[in-house]
Amino acid sequence: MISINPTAAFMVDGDIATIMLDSPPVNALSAEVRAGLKRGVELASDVQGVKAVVLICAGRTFIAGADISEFGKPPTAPLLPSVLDAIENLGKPVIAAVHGSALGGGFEVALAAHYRIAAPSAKFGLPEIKLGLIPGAGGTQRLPRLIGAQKALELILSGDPVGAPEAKEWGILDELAEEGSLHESAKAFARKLIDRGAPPRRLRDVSEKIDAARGKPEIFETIRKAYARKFRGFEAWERAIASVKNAVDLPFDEGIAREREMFESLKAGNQSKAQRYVFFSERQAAKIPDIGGAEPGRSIGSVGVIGAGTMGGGIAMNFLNAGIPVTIVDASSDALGRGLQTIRRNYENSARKGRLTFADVEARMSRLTAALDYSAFSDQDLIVEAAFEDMALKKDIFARLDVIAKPGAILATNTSYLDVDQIAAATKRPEDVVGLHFFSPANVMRLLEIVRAAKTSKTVVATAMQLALRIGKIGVVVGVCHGFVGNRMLAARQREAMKLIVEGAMPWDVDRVLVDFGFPMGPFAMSDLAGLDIGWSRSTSTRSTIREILCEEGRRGQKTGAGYYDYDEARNARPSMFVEEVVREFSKNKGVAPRAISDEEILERCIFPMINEGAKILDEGKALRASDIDVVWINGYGWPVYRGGPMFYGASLGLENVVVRLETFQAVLGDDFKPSPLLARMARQGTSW
Ligand code: 3H9
Repeated sequence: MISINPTAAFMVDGDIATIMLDSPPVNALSAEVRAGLKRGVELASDVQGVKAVVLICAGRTFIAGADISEFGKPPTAPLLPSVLDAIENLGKPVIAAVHGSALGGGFEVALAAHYRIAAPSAKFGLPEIKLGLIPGAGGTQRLPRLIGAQKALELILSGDPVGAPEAKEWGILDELAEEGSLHESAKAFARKLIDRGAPPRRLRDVSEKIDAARGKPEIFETIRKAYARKFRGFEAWERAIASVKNAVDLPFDEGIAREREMFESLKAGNQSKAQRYVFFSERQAAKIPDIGGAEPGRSIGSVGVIGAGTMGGGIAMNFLNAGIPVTIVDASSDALGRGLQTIRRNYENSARKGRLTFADVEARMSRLTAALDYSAFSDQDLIVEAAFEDMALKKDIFARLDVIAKPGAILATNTSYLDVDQIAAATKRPEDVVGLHFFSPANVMRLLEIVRAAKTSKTVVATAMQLALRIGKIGVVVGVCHGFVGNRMLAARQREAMKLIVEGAMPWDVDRVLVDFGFPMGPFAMSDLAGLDIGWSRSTSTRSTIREILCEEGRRGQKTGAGYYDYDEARNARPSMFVEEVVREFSKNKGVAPRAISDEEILERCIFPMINEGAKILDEGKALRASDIDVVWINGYGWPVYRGGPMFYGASLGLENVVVRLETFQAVLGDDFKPSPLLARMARQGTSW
């Protein structure tokens, strides 16, 4: 065995050489790995008697792609395309042997090889689109030659990997190996190639599949239409389509050159920078400095949920999906019945869409037990309370749980705003109490705010983080404050949105600006969806806000066919003349003369106070890092990922510019805009979070 460098080794067994890459954790293609791979190919070419080459990786996976952490730095030779050229042009067959995942540049390495074999559990994908990129080392040129333009685009635009058995069906793989003996299987495959004198098979020379798409622009137009909604605001996807079209229309070398140009320009652009930042931020959020990865956590084998409403039901589904039995308790049997029915209906809808089998539906429902009494919680490892937002009620629930739950059970509240320290104080075991703040719809949204109260134990926080991972969520640890990270910042935006309509903008103006910015919906459409009457009651309503007036008029949102907007039967929203009158009248009564408000002002007034509130949250230590705040907003509130989150966005504008605008607004509109001490200090010093 020859050790080429710390990440690559070369060995020869008879007439078969092996290049083995070993660069934990995921064999990303750093400069050192690229150099090692290139040298391996040179050795394979030079060493006499070698007739075929196996390219394989050590550790938990094949190559997971380019080393994303290198993207912001000046490129170091050898660049990936030249390494792939060396592989493809080697005069001896190269077999990529894949286990784990071959992703991005890793898949492109496998495509530059002449043959591919994989463990049945392996996966293949081009996730570049999720980083605001297109494949940049031949993926858009070689893959269409292997599986056709349409299938290649499906993989490139979804960014999701395909499993080895399917990859074999599609023609990506030549052979499936025995699980656990990939290297042996790859060498046996190489032997067969040598024995039958099979030549290197270069994908650049293959054209049958792309010939079939030539002169059929409608293929690309159909795909473009199908993805336009999903990718509203994103830049990379249309280039991906253009690049695959180039594979069909242009000679290989020209197609590759254009792919490279597009990749480089996207890589240098703001969207990809933001998306790469989000990739690392999401992983960073899992790291809690005073806990570390070694904290064992408790085992959670059963969960109790209090409240069979929309939230409780959605929460329960997360655990059922992960194979964890759930007992759901509600005070009324009617509510329980409705809750169970809703869960079943949601699952059956998924089954009808082909996302689950009907057997899966039954398996999940069989894990669900309903009960009317808290005594059903005596043996649960975790109990999540999803009752009304009422402190007295929550305290009462936790005092009762304290009596019933077994020692070591974790008692969690799904409160969105309330003080978890106070709730914990209702028990004699505050160290076992934590906030688990799910986002609606709780079975869909990826975010889980893990509210660490003053006495929550490290083990409980570690368990909550591990549990988040197990149920497919991104857990972000936050501190106790009104609304935690997400809703606290949302309140700042909501406050400005309401002020803007009193001053002269209409709800649909504000919504349009935020949708253009990249949010899936604006604050008023969101209120209509959630219901304007959350926290409203007729008995205490005094027509003192626009919301109260609309509620009193029966306009309580989509569910009543009217809110800030009018809705037709298909729930399509239309600006409402009635609301326009209500707003104008309200302003008049307040003595405010409506003025024309520019889109720029709407945007800045909605977004900059959020950044300011984020700075306060950071300063108070309610979030561990600015990037955690961004992870909350991207995964819980639809902040456009290509803008990196509010804190990233503020930093990219320059904090000093944010402060200048806040101060300008402060001078006219008051202290809602006063820059927080941290923000003001950073702006002055020219630093950032
Ligand atoms: C590309 O290839 C462009 C090419 O077309 C053209 C080039 C010219 N780079 O996720 P995990 C780190 S674009 C650097 O927790 P898992 C990650 O940050 C790339 N670092 O593990 C983490 O570090 P830490 C296309 C990377 O088992 C650690 O590895 N490829 C990279 O849950 C473990 O990661 C992708 O987009 C990387 N490429 O999931 C694939 N990948 O421990 C991105 C991971 O310090 N990667 N790290 O926090 C993934 O999707 C997942 O990491 C993977 C493993 C599925 C591989």
